[in-house]
Amino acid sequence: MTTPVAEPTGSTPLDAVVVGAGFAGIYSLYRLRKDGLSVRVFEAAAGVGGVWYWNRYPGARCDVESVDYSYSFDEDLQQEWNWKEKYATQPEILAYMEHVVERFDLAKDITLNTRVTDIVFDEDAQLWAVTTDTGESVRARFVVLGLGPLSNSNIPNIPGIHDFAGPMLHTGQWPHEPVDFTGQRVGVIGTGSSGIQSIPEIAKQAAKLTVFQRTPNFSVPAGNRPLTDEDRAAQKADYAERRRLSRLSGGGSPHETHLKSALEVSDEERRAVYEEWWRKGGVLFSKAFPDQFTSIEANDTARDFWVEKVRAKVDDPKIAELLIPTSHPIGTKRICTDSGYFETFNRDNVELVNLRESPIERIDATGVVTADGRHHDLDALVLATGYDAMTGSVKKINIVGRGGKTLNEEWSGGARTYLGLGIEGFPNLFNLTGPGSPSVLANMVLHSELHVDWVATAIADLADRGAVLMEPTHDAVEGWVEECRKRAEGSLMVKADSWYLGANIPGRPRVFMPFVGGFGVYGEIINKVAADGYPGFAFS
Ligand code: N01
Repeated sequence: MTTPVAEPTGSTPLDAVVVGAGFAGIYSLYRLRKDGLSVRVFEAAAGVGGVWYWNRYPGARCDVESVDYSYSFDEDLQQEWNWKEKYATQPEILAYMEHVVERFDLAKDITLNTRVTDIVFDEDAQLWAVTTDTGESVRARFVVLGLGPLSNSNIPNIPGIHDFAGPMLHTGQWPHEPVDFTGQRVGVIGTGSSGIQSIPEIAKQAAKLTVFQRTPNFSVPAGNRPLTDEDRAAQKADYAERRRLSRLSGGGSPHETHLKSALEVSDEERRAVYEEWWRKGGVLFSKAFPDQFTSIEANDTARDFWVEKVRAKVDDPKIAELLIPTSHPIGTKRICTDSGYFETFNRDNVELVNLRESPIERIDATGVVTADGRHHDLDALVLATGYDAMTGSVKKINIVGRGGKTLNEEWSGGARTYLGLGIEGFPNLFNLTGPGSPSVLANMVLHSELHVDWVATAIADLADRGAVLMEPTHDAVEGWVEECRKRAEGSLMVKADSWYLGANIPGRPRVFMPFVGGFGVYGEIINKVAADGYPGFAFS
């Protein structure tokens, strides 16, 4: 389907339209404006923050340390902001993002409460026409998509779901007013990162909590704690080195794996390493040894250690077994980070329902019916059921490139990009932190900066060449898709039915979307392409 180019309301085209005011969009505005470009940001929400605006569920906090999950582009900013805890809560991250917007006077170019509906390339004018749901239409030379890989909530298609009479809350669309579950019977469907963070908090309030688990997940204690003045001073004094190491690292934070492989060390050394990485907390546990993602034997040693830890936390051995994943190697689905998740199942007011044994048949006004005939009576239902990840938000916009081809047509067999940034047939349109880049496998704040700096440099270089448009060639896209495929298949990451593969959304093509080669390696690749004059891009 094509859409006619919308009639612009303003006669002077903008240099750039940025879609989304999360970490990527906010920095895009800052950087492109600093480079002298005229920029408008459109944001569907009533405030800035992206996922950190929406994800207000109890227990929501980041699984990357606050000191690292923050912008590096301004030394004064990183020196003056004081993080309260090792892992920041959602309100603190949102307050930080609002502070950045205010500090750099960005709000005047951000239009809130406005969803972009159409982005259509006008081949004659060599401009993009961007239309919004408020009826506004602007033209721009460049479009930057900062939509976020985890922004399109997945509401499962369970029969009767909309008949539920009580409050039904998706973790990614949580209300702004406080939700009080005191005295209520609450059900949570889903045991991914959002479920695992919210379940311990909801259990503290609810009269009864029923957890509906389809697939158990690996989770490691965050080891969260308040930061002291001494912690903050030490972190700030070391910021330059932290950032340097982060940019070279696999995941965008300053942590290395143990130097030797899990299979070449003694049992004692292996155990000591796992204990140390367990103490470091959270996602880092899946990166204790360099071969954890390539060798199933190495991965199994991490799994065995993890299983022992979890069995020790759960009083009822039968419940413990239900909580132990058997369907995928550890770390091949996003490893979760928790604060007391497994211990929550020792509480009298918490019940675990194993959906593998008794799937949900339907939902009615008063609860959930499972295949064993039980009716689970509920006053409130929480959907921690995840996202149509990586491409879901991009695909919701009608994006039409050269020859009237839509992005949905271009990506019908799976997302195809060059370097995760450019799309064939969509000149001067850049997709940030999405498929074909490390994306969700890396620290999204530094990843956003890497992408935006690359785009800003490319825009400046385009002008220096005297060209107007840049777009990837067919061969370059083919090559990058193949490179990403080979790297993913050389790892264990393809062994899980994860949202990285689109496996959580029925009908989605099964293609591993993120670049698994590591954040540092990826940065070297894209910066070399820029330094070498952009091989793989055509200029006109
Ligand atoms: O979503 P998920 P999430 N019936 O897709 C279940 C980031 N994040 O929001 O595995 C029953 O991981 C589904 O079951 P299954 C992080 O990158 C980070 O938790 O498909 N169950 C699964 O258990 C994360 O990975 C942070 O069998 C159904 C759950 O719902 C990503 O966001 C915090 C179902 C969905 O898990 C997504 O996490 C939060 C159905 N019909 C999120 N449909 C931190 O920084 C789905 N499920 C810590």
